[in-house]
Amino acid sequence: MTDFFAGISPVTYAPDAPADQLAYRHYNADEVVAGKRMEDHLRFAVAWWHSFAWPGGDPFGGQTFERPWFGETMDLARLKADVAFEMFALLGQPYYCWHDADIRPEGDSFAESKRNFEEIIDYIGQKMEAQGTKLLWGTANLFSHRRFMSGAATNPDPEVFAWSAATVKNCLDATHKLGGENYVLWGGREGYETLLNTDLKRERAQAGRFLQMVVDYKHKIGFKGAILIEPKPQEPTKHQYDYDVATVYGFLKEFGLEGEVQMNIEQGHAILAGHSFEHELAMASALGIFGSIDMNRNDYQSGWDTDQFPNNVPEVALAYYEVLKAGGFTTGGTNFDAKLRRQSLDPKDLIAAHVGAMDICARGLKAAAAMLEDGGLEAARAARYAGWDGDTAQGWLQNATLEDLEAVVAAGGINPQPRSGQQEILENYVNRFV
Ligand code: XLS
Ligand code: NI
Ligand code: NI
Repeated sequence: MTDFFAGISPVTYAPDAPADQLAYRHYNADEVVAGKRMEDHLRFAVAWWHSFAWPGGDPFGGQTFERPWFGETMDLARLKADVAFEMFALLGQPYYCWHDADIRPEGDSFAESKRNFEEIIDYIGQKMEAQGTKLLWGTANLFSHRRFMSGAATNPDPEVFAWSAATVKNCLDATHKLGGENYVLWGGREGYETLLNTDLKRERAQAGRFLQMVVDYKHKIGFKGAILIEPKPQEPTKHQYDYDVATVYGFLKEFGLEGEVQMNIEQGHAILAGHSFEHELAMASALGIFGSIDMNRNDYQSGWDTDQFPNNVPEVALAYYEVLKAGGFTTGGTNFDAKLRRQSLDPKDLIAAHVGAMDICARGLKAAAAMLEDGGLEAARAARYAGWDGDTAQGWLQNATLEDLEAVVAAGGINPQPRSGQQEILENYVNRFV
């Protein structure tokens, strides 16, 4: 037992706890909402990187956090894991996620990094078993080290492609070994800064081939989890190939992978792409590629990927509404890919951030479930499209040609009348639930 969280007790559901006490006031793991326990709906995960590896830097200043485990040795990596699992025990969330680089020190060679990684995976595996915390997803960090500065799979240097493939192989093996439920690929450097030095066509083809290799290997080792792509439009690279859900779908189609790969959708990335979170969720669901979510928001003014913990119930409610409509999570879950603000130095801040986020999500889920049960939005939607239910309209949609429809209209058979979209009425409706 470390003393990092000394004085902090396990967080429990206690809606009437005094204001200064850390408690879940809305998240009640066992409470049944829309036919399932809240824990099974939400499937919360803590992100290792932001909570335990991120030093608190911003573009103008470096480390603000002083953590006793900072440093690149195996002893410190084990200390970091000890503290991480102590936090999981305090929070009681069922899942967590890692990048290879978050959990093991970088070695001087590939072989040394691999040894470090395998050793720490075994260490973590024992803790998972003892404590019952599960791995929502593993992923490879193919963007921080300088070797990846010009991309991983999309690098102009084939040796970086090979290095990246080798790294993903080991990360997939480790995810499989730990019983991970998904494997995520976020292409942080899979894009470009300037077209002046970039062969865009070639880079996309490399990315497609890489993803085919990942899918082949998944099947070869019998990994039953989902392979997830996490779209993001820019940052760190100016133009990313996996801009948003629709763009990634086109990419998957081109490389024959639309039945193999699903989406991990991050709220902040949706905002960066000029979409709402619920747009991206609804799009993925419509395309049959919805997988999992990163529930961290961006600042609407700064325009950066600020990775803040969620704190807006109406937004979160609309997101879970889409998740519920999509049938809920299967292998996916709610990952807090979120970091503290750099002035939030205390261990208690880390706990409070997650507690607050879980409560916000619980409120969002309950509101979403209540809206779905009430059925008001679906009824309004059904009424709005009701004209399409008739045989004539279905015939137009399925068999008609432009000439057919010209004949119908020219004969004076129809006379379309605009009808209200009722946006304000629907917004008022939603407001009753959130
Ligand atoms: C960065 C991404 C990253 C992925 C995992 O913006 O959100 O944290 O979730 O590589
Ligand atoms: Ni992100
Ligand atoms: Ni993310």
